Amino acid sequence: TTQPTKADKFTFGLWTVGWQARDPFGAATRAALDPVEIAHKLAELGAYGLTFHDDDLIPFGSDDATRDGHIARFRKALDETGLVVPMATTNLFEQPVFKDGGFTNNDRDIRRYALRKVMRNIDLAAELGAETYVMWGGREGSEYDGVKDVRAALDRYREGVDTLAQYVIDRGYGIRFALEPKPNEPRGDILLPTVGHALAFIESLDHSEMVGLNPEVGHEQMAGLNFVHGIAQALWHGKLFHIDLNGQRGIKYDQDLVFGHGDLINAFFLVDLLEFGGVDGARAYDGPRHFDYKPSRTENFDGVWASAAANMRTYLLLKERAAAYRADPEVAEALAAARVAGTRESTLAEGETYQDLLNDRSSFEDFDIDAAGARGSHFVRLNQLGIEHLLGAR
Ligand code: 3MF
Ligand code: MG
Ligand code: MG
Ligand code: MG
Repeated sequence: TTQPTKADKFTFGLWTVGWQARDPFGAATRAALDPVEIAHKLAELGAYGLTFHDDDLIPFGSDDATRDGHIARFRKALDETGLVVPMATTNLFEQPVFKDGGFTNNDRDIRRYALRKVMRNIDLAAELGAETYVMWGGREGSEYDGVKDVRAALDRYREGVDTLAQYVIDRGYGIRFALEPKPNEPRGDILLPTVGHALAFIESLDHSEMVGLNPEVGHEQMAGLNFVHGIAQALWHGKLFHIDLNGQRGIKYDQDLVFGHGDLINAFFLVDLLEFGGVDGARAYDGPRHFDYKPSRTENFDGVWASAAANMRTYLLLKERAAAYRADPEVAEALAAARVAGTRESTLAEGETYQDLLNDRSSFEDFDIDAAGARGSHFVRLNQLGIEHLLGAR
């Protein structure tokens, strides 16, 4: 079925449907949406939860009483709709004070202010039951190579994440952090630009077990990378804590299209991996299916809600198609012919040493290189079967 239910765990950021469609060349084309209305609309459409930046829910600069009022209204909407808040995050990119970043700003007073802003919103995230706290460092970077001491900035990035991890531990919050890589935009170059950079950075942290990733489809594709491979590696490291689903068409600005409206083939194999790529075909990822997209600037509110529904429907359609692909005997046969399971066998036999490998003449001296080089891989047939399932032709 392609009618979303809460069991599908579809979540949306308040900033997604709430985007007023301001871009660098144009004014807003839509009015602001009330988070309470967003909650009711998305719940009707079958969503499971909402996520937010502090400033999406509580306008920047609000006094404490106003802040409390916004939180109370939002809580009431959550109660009325049954929506949950599995993730929250901080806006450290919009206000002028963050123009050179938060955690890695050249100015120490701004770095201290940024940490305080995050701590305050972590308290709220914990109160609302969030399990994941995302960190997208959109302004952590530079336009010019001489203006940022990148190694010192990474020290400060690490100091920031370590400090906040200690805060979460000391408060007893059940929260883990998820870093969101992005190569560029709004900065010319952003620190931790890809999944791979972020994975390496995480290993340097005091509490690396508490820190994983929130990869976004379009962000990896903006770097020309294969999102399915990036997600597979994140899973391999046990670091897929959260995910931002959307669509992107090639290496250009961050499009934030509806999921599947970019590289559809990659989206098909992504859903296949998430839903059926675990042990014995189980789910490989159990967290929220979070859409971080923007309803295109051309759309009015009808288009906003149609696009929100489109994300969920496309995901469920791809899940149906992937299930059919997996169940097709001809696909099973093509997978065998392509020897896809071959990499699951270890290269050395159990207990075999490199000395045994050196002694094995069949592995080198007597190896028939020409015959091995002449073998066909049968990959194209398998891929065509995937595409035929994707197209609904089988
Ligand atoms: C920007 C993004 C961000 C992050 C968000 C954290 C505004 O390209 O993707 O959205 O996803 O800040 O979740
Ligand atoms: Mg993005
Ligand atoms: Mg994006
Ligand atoms: Mg994102």
